[in-house]
Amino acid sequence: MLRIAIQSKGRLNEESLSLLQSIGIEVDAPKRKLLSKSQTFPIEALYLRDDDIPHVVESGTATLGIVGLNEVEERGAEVSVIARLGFGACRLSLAVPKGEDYDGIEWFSGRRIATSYPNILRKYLIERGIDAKVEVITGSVEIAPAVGIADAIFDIVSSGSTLIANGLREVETVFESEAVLITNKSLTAEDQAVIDDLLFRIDSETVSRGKKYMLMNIPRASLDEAIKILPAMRSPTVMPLASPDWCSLHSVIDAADLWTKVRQLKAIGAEGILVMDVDKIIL
Ligand code: PRT
Ligand code: ZN
Repeated sequence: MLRIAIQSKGRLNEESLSLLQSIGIEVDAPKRKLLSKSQTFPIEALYLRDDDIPHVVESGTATLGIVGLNEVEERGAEVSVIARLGFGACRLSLAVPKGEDYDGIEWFSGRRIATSYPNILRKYLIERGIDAKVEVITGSVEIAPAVGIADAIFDIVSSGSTLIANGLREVETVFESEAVLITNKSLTAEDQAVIDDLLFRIDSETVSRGKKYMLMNIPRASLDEAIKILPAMRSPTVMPLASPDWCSLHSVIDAADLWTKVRQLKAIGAEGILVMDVDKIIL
């Protein structure tokens, strides 16, 4: 039974659990339980604060963990990052009060920067030869300049609205993050086999995310043109219709491209276009 460390509450909890659920791994939500065994896969969830997950995996208390790459980097944990999970996207950025005349990274020399990520920040500053004072604070970093604790901040940004609400301007993006799957560095062959199965399932989930299945009737005369518009995984499926001048064309597309493709296909005579959600793609 492998143990996977998952954030007990907070931004990554729900999506971590729904990822597991979508690949057929049911575990109880962290109500009062710290540990929850799955009945459908040889895994048990260990619910923790995200700060503790890298170390718990490094020490082997858990074999796997789902955590932000920012936490892995900040803690300098000796773990392997084996998959990017496509949720929890954010960046660690430097931000200054919006009225400041910011003219480049030299601006930070001799200034105080408040952050909960001192290690990533110090490394960045040292690499650029900037001598700034790093003020470590946990929580509400964005208010530090307004209350006079610091001249600037280094914090997680996602939409950017927290910065704007606090009169700050993002000036340098330092680190791009998302939720990742991490493992302990020494795995037994048995652990590895379970992890390979897990990764196979996650891959199919990641590949199918944001995809739509499209089928339509198309005049045979427009088929070559339609295939250029719909480059499927290998090539689109073409099926004959009772009427010899028409065929049915099936393909998988990115949801983001849907309306552009629909317009292009309509322009070459496509009819009866059906669009469906994709549950799984197994490559
Ligand atoms: O209790 P625990 O210690 O487990 O949780 P936590 O409070 O330390 O972390 P949590 O749940 O806030 O975040 C967990 C992880 O989610 C982070 O380590 C990141 O990897 C990821 N993540 C993604 C974010 C954000 N987006 C995010 N926006 N973490 C924090 N934020 C904060 C940000 O600091 C800002 O203050 O949310 C605020 C809003 O951001 P904007 O830019 O959208 O306004
Ligand atoms: Zn935390």
